[in-house]
Amino acid sequence: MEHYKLNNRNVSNISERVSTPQYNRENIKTGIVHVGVGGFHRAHQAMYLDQLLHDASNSNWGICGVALLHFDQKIYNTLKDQDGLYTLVVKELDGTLTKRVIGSITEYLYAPDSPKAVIEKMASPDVKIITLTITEGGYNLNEATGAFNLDNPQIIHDSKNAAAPVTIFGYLTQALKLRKETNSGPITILSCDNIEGNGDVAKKMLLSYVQFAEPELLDWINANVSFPNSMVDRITPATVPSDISHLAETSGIEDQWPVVCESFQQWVVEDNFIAGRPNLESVGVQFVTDVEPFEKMKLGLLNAGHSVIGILGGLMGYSTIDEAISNPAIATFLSIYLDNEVTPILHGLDGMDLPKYKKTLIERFSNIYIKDQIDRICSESSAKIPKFILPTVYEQLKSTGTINYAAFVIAAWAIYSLGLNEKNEAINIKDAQQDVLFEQALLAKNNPEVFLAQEAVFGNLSKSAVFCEAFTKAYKDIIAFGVEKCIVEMNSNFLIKK
Ligand code: CS2
Repeated sequence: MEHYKLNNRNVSNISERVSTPQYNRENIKTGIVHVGVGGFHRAHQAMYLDQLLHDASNSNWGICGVALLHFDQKIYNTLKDQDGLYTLVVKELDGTLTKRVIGSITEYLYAPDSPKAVIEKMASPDVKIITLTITEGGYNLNEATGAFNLDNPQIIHDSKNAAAPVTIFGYLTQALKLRKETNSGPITILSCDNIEGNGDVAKKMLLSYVQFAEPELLDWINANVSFPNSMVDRITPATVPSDISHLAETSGIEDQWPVVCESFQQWVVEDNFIAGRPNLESVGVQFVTDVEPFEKMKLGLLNAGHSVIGILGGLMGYSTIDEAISNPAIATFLSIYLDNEVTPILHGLDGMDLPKYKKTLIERFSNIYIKDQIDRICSESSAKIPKFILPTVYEQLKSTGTINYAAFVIAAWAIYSLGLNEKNEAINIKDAQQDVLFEQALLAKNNPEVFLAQEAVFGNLSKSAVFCEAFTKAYKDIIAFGVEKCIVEMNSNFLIKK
């Protein structure tokens, strides 16, 4: 089989083997600027837009992908080499692979080399929406106070270097300022990150920065920018070398960075687009007036579920989510946690079959072909836990509901943060707060509660005697007996009482 490098020139040869964009990419105008062109964006939003662009009436909705950080240079180079094309490999539950070349990213910019081009693109009158996947930790929020963190040196940098910012807040502010000056019209900023009220958070954080750096712009933003909330979902593990070689061997496509993902996909968006939007409902996106119930459900069940399996499984020495959940003690622990601690806080989901959602979720986690890395799931836990697990804990504490399973997971995380699993192997921790976590984890060896004193992660949770007690007990039990024994016992106690 002849091999083809993935690019515009070869795409017609490739189309004999896998599906490729059946629209003329040269005619596509950029209507969306997306910041954060990671695997998730390419498996989710860019895929929906690719489907949409097959209808010629939507040709104004191409995507310009912005690589914001130095770290993103590789994806920029890849997109540039491949004319924005990449292969999406969907792994079905039975292991079948469905491959499709995606063409919706028609422009790409690398911000560190061309800040001006990024600002101008965001300010272009053709651009009606700026979408973001900048991660849970990307919003510069101080968990302890709920306020924008003005002490961040990068934020100070941006306030003094308007023309060459480094943070999303610097870029958005300069782009909005230029839109105002050039009369380019209103615009929507759509967060696609896993944060409850992600649009509200994006708005609050941006306005705090603007208030600090360019206060005279506030009125214009309030009148001309909308920030819809949204819930996004598709499990997208990190691409591994065998995904790349397998694509080359089976389809003859030389793609430097294909994306692999599950078949499930969901996108629920608040219909609040001040400058118009594409007809995304035609490709399965749900538009609603209130996203919050969906967002709480997804974060509380899926994302928190991931963290539960990842932290317990990682400490026990598993390396993928499917392996960990194949341990019945973990699977039972997860189900009890979801039913008993998360489900009671979910409301307003009329018409949603929650038992079915949870059943599907377990099937998704158990998919042996996805091989979602526990390293990926546990990365940046210090930003994820406050968004995925703690909101549930706070609500449960308020209504005197149970929090024992959550406290157990947080205790396991304190031990995990020491960097060794129960097989005495090193854990590959990737977390912006890694050093602080390690220091606190060391101190916690003598007095477990010290771990909870990290206000930037836990807010004032350490003031809850109920939580501290459950956490300390779990910590000591894990040290004494190991995770598996503890959870087997917890599960059986729970089931007997029931
Ligand atoms: C994961 C998410 O990062 C994580 O911890 O839970 O990336 C998850 O796979 C996606 O949100 C699925 O939609």
